[in-house]
Amino acid sequence: MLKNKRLQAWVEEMKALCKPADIVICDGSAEEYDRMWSLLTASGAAIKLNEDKRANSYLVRSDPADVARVESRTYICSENEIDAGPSNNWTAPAQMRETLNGLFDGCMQGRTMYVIPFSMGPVGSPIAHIGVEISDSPYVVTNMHLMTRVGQAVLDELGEDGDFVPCVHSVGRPLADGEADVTWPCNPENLYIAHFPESREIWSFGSGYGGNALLGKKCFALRIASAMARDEGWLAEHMLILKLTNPAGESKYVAGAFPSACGKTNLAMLIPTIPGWKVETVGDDICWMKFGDDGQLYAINPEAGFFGVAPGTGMDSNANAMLSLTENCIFTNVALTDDGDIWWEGMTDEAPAHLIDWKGNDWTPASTTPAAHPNARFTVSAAQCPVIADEWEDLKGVPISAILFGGRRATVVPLVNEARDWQQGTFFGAIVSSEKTAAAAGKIGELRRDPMAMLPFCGYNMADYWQHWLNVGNKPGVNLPRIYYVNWFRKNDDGKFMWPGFGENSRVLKWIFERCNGEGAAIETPIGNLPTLDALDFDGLGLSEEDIALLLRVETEGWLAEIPLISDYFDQYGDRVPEEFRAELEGLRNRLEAARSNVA
Ligand code: O2Y
Ligand code: MN
Repeated sequence: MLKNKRLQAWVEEMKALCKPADIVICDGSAEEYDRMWSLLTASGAAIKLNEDKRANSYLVRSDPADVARVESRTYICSENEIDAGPSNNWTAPAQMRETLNGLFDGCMQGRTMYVIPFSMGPVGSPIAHIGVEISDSPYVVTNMHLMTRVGQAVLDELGEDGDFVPCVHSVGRPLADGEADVTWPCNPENLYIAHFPESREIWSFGSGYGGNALLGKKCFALRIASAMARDEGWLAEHMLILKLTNPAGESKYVAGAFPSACGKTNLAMLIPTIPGWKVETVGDDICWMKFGDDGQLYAINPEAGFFGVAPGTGMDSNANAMLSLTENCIFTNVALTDDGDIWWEGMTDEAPAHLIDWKGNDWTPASTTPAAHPNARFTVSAAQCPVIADEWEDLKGVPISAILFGGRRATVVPLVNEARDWQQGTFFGAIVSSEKTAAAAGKIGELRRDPMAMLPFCGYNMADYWQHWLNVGNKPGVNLPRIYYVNWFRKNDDGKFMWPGFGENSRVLKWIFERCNGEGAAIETPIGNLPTLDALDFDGLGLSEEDIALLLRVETEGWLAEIPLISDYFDQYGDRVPEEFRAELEGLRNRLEAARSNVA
């Protein structure tokens, strides 16, 4: 069945190392999917939900020690430490291989080794790439079915000598003869999510959860793919892709990078509040862009599904996500209702009177702990989204007209700011920051830089990644997207959000659409091109003139105070920081100082 020579050899090598009881080559079929759920429900790992409430859907509860991506155990193992850069954990490849060989030796004893051939992107797209995940988790198999394209078509595409990224995963809990399994096997004391960007390999041990275990997602589609993209002249980004259509029926495609917890899935599926405008979804998390023969950047969503955060998702915040979740879903670490359905905080205004919480305990609204884990997830095929764009699986991808970079800033950063050109836009992406909330370690309000929302996902030195972005912009004959820095999270002096966000973000998208058509009024300012006060449609929002002025204002002193912080931040990356960025920073300072003296 495996015709690919390298794949055959690798599977034999992994079999000898992991010593599984059995091997299954996954075909991606519905029968295979059902077989995995039979295993998972029989073992008590999964609960089938009430068929009348949520057809063909399952609830899984993880071990409470295995609930999220673990950045502190995520490694970039390049030969030279400097090539991983200061923002990544680094271990020398030889040393990491020694550790992993010890851990993986016999790690699948008593378990089945699943070989999962998958395509990131529609099979056969020139923008897509193939991976093969070896895993001892049937839960991973089910999620890979929804999140990627799995099966024979991928093996056919691979042929005898096609290339693939080998991804090996084990929950790290071998079973001795006759030993009973636990419902969520894992090994958090020996957790490793290791990437080898030079040999393009991923090894993950000890976790069965999300980004640690579904290796097509963050590990391949961002960390390894970013290194591939650097070497091959394309972009692998932590971005949503949306299709925006105006009342005249003209469409444009927009990609957007936002750090976690900034509403990427909501933006990708938003329902515009301005009449006649339409938003459709191409992707909610990852975007691969390659140049077409016409010099345009064409994007695909390399994923086939959504692995979304459940808490906070409701008909008010994201109706299209909720409508995607009516059947054929996997829910992880959400609460179970008494009638066999699911619930999480934010799904409805009022919580049910009784639930079983994500740990399997009785829960009532009087309970002091959340019913669903804050990082509880839904997994669903993107095809089930009511606003999925018809062309979301087009092999050639969709042409990108605009790129958004956004963070969570209560002050200083205006609602929207257009970059003069690609270089300034790249600089905007590099300085994106969010104020820390109570949920993150560190002082509240302290700025955390998350360049291009790629801080945990760039598979090499961040400064080299910035240089790669600049190089992309310097290619001859290209027709680049415009770049915008947006901030939905501006607060007033009373600490209240000034911008309503959600569907109202369509007003900002409309201006961006117009700018891409050479329309839409803007003024050049020291920080970039800002909309004139009447360029954005604020009708019906109840904003005062002062509010609008504040949302679109250049805060000269605030920006000037940030210049040394940005400079210090760049210093962390030493002489690898592109000189263009130092020039952008200097230019920004000079323009702001000139503006200050003009006012004085
Ligand atoms: O916690 C996890 O393992 C998932 S993290 C994740 C999942 C979907 C989309 N984005 C993210 C993220 O951390 O950016
Ligand atoms: Mn993400």
